[in-house]
Amino acid sequence: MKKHYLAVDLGASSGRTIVGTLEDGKLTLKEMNRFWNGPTEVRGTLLWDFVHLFRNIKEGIALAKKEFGDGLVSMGIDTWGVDFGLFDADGNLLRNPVNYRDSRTAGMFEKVFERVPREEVFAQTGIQFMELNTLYQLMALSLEDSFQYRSATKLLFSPDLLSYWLTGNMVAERSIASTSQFYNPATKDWAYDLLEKLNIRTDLFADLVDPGTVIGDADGLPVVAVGGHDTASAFAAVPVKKGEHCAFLSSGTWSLLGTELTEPVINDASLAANFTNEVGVCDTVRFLKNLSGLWMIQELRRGWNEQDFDYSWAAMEHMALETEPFEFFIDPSDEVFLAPGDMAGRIQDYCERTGQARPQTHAQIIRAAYEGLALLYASVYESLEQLAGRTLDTLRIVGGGCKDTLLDQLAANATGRKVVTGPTEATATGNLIMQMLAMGDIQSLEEGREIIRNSFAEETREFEPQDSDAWQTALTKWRDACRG
Ligand code: LRH
Repeated sequence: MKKHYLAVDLGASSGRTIVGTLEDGKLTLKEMNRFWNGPTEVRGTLLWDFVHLFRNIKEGIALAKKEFGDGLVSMGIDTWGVDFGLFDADGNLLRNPVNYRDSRTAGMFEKVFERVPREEVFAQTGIQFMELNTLYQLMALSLEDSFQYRSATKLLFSPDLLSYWLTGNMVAERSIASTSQFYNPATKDWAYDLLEKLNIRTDLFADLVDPGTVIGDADGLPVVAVGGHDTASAFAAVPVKKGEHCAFLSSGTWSLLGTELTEPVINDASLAANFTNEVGVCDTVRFLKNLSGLWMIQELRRGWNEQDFDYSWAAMEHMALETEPFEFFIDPSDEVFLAPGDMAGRIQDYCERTGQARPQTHAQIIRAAYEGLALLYASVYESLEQLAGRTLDTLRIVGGGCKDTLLDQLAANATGRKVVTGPTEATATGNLIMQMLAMGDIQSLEEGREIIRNSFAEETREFEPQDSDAWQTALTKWRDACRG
């Protein structure tokens, strides 16, 4: 018998609704709609447009109901991490949620660490330090002491906000809650002690629920709290077998490079390496590092195409391949590359500032971006193996970014590991698996991953490392230039 589930999958630059159909242990996907997502600057602040997202989600639900009728079993929403909306006592959203790339968090590390040392923040949360984390957004709000902050009665993270609009029920799904940097994985509760020391309100949070909980229904359709954080859903979709240890890379605007563990690694070494321990589905821990991914290359393309160059992805890959390797070294995770804007100019300035020549051609700039990313992976891979205390022979890349075969090959070369890719629709697929689990149609994450293995085999590609010596030398040069 066929069963259909609707995944709402929202990334920072686009959203879509996808129906997954399960039949005889195989999953097939059909996109219902796809829509723009992104920030709009309003009087100096970058805002998301959740009403626009909600309208498109409702359209996706209507399309799915029309096509699949009563065969539609459930739906679930996953989104990018850290952002949230504040609600008043009547349940109204107080303001359009602010985008994590907004500058309001600038300087908030100092404000937080003045009150609670970095070590203690990490000990209580196990989360990587990034200024965009909800903790620093809330710190900024509490210092502003705005009307909005004072009058709020609830804080809901992005997927929970949209599920609330659909069902009327407010929850805090655990995977998205853990991206805040004020969730304590040891107590499995909010890091109250940390928040109190920072004088941040602790009365704003909804009840925590595990991924796989039914939140309520949207006009009769059960809404499941899936791995609400898109990265939790992406990792859920990595088709590993039980006991198979490998590195996971969820590749998209961000690159999330890590592995799946059962316990968090919270110690001096993981603090020093700035790794994160995010909550996954089915009691897993995502031990990883958040790295800037294809963001830089997306922004390069956007910037040039605004100047009428009209580059396709393929054209950019081709240009990168045609130019000399290892001429320029950049670290894509440097904070100068975080905000939208003139990425090409920033790459040129970065090279100059770090004592290198200034890349001149578009091809040199693209090559520097690609190699920078692959070398960053290599450097993080080394730390990952040390911190996790295991050798990880294979790098499994999932998500839309694995369609970038140049990056897949460079990742294999730079890490010296075999790369295996797929599925490309990892976030949506992981979302669907958690719905099946919640609805009792499968019994375990392993069963879900087996379905994924059986369903997307044709997307699986393997890349063997090449030119290992040249890449090892390049890694040393990259470290000297970027970390020197
Ligand atoms: C990727 C992602 C990532 C970070 C960032 C803000 O989409 O969720 O894991 O949390 O967005």
